[in-house]
Amino acid sequence: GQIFKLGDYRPTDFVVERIDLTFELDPAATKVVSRMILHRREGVAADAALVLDGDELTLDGLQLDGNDIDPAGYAVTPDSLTIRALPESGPFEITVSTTISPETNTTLMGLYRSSGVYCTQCEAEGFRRITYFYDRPDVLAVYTVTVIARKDDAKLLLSNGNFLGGGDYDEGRHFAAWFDPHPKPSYLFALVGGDLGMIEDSFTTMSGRDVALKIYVEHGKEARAAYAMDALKRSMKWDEEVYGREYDLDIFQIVAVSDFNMGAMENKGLNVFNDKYVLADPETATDADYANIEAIIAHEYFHNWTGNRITCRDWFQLCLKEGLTVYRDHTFSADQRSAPVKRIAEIRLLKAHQFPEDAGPLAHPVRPQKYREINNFYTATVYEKGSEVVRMIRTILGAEDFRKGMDLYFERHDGDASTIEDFLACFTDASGRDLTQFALWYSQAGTPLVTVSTDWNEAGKTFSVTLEQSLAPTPGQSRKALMHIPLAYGLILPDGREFEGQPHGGEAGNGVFHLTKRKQTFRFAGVPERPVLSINRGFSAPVNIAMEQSIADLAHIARHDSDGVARWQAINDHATRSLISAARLSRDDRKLPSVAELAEILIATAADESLEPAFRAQTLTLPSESDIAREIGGNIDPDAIHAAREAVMKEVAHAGLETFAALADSAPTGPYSPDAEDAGKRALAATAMAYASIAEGWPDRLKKAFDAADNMTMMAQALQLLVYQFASAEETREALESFRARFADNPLALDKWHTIQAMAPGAKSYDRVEHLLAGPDFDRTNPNRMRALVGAFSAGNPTGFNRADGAGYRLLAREVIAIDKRNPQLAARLLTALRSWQSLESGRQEHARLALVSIREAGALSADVSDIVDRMLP
Ligand code: B3K
Ligand code: ZN
Repeated sequence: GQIFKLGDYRPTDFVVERIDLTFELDPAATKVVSRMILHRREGVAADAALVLDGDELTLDGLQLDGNDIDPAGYAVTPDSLTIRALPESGPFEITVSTTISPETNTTLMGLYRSSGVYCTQCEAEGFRRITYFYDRPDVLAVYTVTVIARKDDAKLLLSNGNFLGGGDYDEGRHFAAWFDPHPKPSYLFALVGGDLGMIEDSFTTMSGRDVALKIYVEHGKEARAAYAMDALKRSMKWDEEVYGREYDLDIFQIVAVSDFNMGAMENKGLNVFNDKYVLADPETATDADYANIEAIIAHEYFHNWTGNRITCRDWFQLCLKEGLTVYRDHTFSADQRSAPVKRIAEIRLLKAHQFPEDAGPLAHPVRPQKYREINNFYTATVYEKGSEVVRMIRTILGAEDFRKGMDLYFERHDGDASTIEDFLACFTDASGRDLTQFALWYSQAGTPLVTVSTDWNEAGKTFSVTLEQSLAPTPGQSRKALMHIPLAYGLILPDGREFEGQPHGGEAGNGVFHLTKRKQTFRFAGVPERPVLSINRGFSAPVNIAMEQSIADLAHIARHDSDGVARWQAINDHATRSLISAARLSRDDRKLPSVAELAEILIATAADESLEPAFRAQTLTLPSESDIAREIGGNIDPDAIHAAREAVMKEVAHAGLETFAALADSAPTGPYSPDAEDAGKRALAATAMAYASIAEGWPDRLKKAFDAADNMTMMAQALQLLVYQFASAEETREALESFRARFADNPLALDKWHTIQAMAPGAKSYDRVEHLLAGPDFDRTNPNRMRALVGAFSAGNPTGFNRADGAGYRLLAREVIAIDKRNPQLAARLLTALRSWQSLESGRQEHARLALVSIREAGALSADVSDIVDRMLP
């Protein structure tokens, strides 16, 4: 396939001034008429042709200024329409008529149907599946959209912008017209048609304008959209307060659909959401679901300024909108909830998803330099590491200059299709700080390693910290330049106070070392006693740290650090170390040493009422099996890691049984509230329940908790523990059956039932997944269903998926090949579960390689899947 390169950017030859679209909706043959006003860009040769993108379109007619174009004057290929002999100067009108088939569109890109609702997804390159157009983000036009449909086929007709008017059209049909005054790229176009229920509210902006807010869901599910509406209003307010950004249309609409390839889409004024991120009530949604809804509603809303008003020049700049908007939604959630707990969750996710991506064959820079299929670059690196890079800019500049830089960005680039260079220039201009070296974070892939050593000179009362950076080669980048790494730090004295003096030897200030050379030593003088170094506080830089730090020093940080995230990090590092050595011993079939010291810290944290419950829950949650595998790095045996983690949990559980048993019953009673405080209490109770049930070794208590649960958070936790710990108990069978029967009509709740079983540890879960896949009601065509079962199994069940005989890999290969024929994006995404296959021990590695080869040899692969396979196989 064709390779696109960042350096090849060139503006279009023609400028699109405006576009009027008319749709006549029909499931099998929707007619689309596009009238575009264009002009030739200054300086472009008079014989240059207009080359528009298209994909699976039937061309019905083509006119220039109202006259049919002679067939000799244009050419059609499967992916383009080329029109020659166009006016040399002045505006002209091109009318393109096409027919498309929403009901047979299984890719979920372009215009398709989901449970009888017409909806669109155009990012990144879906608009070309609707009509011929310059389907690229730097072509901004003003859109007017008229939708005509049979009333019994689509009662409700929506598009971007403000409502112009509508009414009866001809027999049995009606129409609606929408006008979006803000020039936008085609990827932000949206259309929805169908019969949906709605909840309504309003928001008064800071300048006093009233905005109508509407959320559309399937009839009967209206009450489950209330939390999303609440999150939307809080997001609108927050963006005004924190960034001075106001909403800019008379109406903001959200539509929930059940077939969607990702979380949601920020179309101007008309967001389309995966219903999983809109619908919630206590009976069917967990606290984590509520938190995700809040974050994604906010994320899509924040795109209105970071993405829509200022968009990307080309898809290489994707992180310009995504990294920045993730950063904005992270800080929003931190403000709405507990900031340290939110940060801990972010670090966990970053390390679980982005670090492995950056360490394997799919590694790419935050701003990629080339791609074959852009859909494969909506990654943890572009999103999560992209957000970390913005966060580092704030750390380097400080809050005030960061805000000045953002203000300048909004002022200077409103209405533009911009680049990372434009973005960085705003921070340089606002602060006077040179960000040239820092900019490498956008172009160099891989997670830097910072090796830290300290030296205490008792006689001289000096303490020095030596930092050394390195960055391993990644695909296509064998040599790396030195990065600017901002590392927040603290020196904690024996009495717990912090040493305040400033170091010499390099740039440091506001508690941050700026590591800019390969190796730097920062010297502190006049330090009264040997301090303990707390480094990369708050995870100020997305790097790996290598440091020999004693357990006593880690415990000192855990006890005294002023930063909650650093306290958690110290305990987590301690636990990781114990787990890694346990995994090594378990692999050699040797007896595991006691982890009494770790157990003591964990139990003390669990019982410490001065700490917030959500923080205690995070601390009690040991590094996952994948975390341990990542820290070990290579020659991975997932079974040994599992056995080690089980053994460590068991020892902690026995040592703290009394504490855990009491906490397991401490979930708040009374009416359910999804707020952070109650959710934190439930998280602590749920984590304690895991330990208590291990120590008690008896499922009846879990079954009681399952039966008594009046919310999904506690119910799902009890069910999960039954399935994980007591797979063959009668109680487990009963609980699974009762859950299935109770939620038989609720696909989103049943997704949890599938996920819990798919993630049950051990080789047997493979058979369970095959059984569930073959179930009479299992809908393989729905992305949420596939992710809940095949996705959860392959990305979230290390022992099951990595079964030593390779059956898990073969299952994934088979499903990927099958789904690729309908929905390439979903297939490619599921396949990335194999991205770390080269870090497995040799037997599993060979099975995984053969599975990848079998996909490559299946033939007729989509560009999406073949791009992933080719990058994963050396
Ligand atoms: N911008 C969309 C993602 C589109 C993915 C296209 N394959 C959602 C978001 O990040 O807000
Ligand atoms: Zn986004």
